[in-house]
Amino acid sequence: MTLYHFPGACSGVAVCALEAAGLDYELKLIDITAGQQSEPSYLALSALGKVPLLLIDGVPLSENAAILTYIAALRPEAGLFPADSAPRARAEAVGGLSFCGGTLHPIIRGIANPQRLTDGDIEGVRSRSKELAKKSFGYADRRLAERGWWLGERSIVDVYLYWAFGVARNAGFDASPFAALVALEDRLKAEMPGFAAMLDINARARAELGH
Ligand SMILES: N[C@@H](CCC(=O)N[C@@H](CS)C(=O)NCC(=O)O)C(=O)O
Repeated sequence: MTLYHFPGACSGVAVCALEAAGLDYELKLIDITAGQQSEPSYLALSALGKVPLLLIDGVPLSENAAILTYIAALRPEAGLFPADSAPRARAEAVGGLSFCGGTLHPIIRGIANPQRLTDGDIEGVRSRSKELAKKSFGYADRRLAERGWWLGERSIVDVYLYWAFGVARNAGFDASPFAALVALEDRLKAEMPGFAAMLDINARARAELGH
């Protein structure tokens, strides 16, 4: 398997999953700040020029939620998804990934890269996105405070939440009202397999790309 990744992008969650699962994989870096995602050779694999992309036996799988679900299914013992494989528990896990990819990701894009969403009022998009983020991160924060983890037990959904919250915070979103989300990084460092490895891989990838 080959994972296409950019350090700091949502593909880091897939790196964590692969590391936690102990799977053999090759990591290929796509420098999205240098436009490598739009090169024809990459567009041949990823029609929309996005990371993550997982090449499985030469066949591409895109969309983080799909990639994470695939890795979780390959190694159930890694605990990326809940141990309970009942349809309801599985649906809650997919719902968490969908919340991160489908609800949070577009909102944080509006905070971190508002210029991609408007020809006009960039700061207006950013501040509106911050308002939307308060509602969605508020919900996530309350859920973590009540249940401990998004699903009540540790899962890859918590790593995806950590990533989304970190991007928003680094782009100027006020993190202070969201104590459970702020606490997530240290908890994941202590308890989530693959998480420390992912941080290390990102640091090395940044150095390799000169960022
Ligand atoms: N819906 C996709 C979104 C992937 C995505 O937007 N990835 C960003 C990095 S976090 C990317 O590749 N951006 C490059 C670009 O849009 O040019 C998924 O969940 O995998």
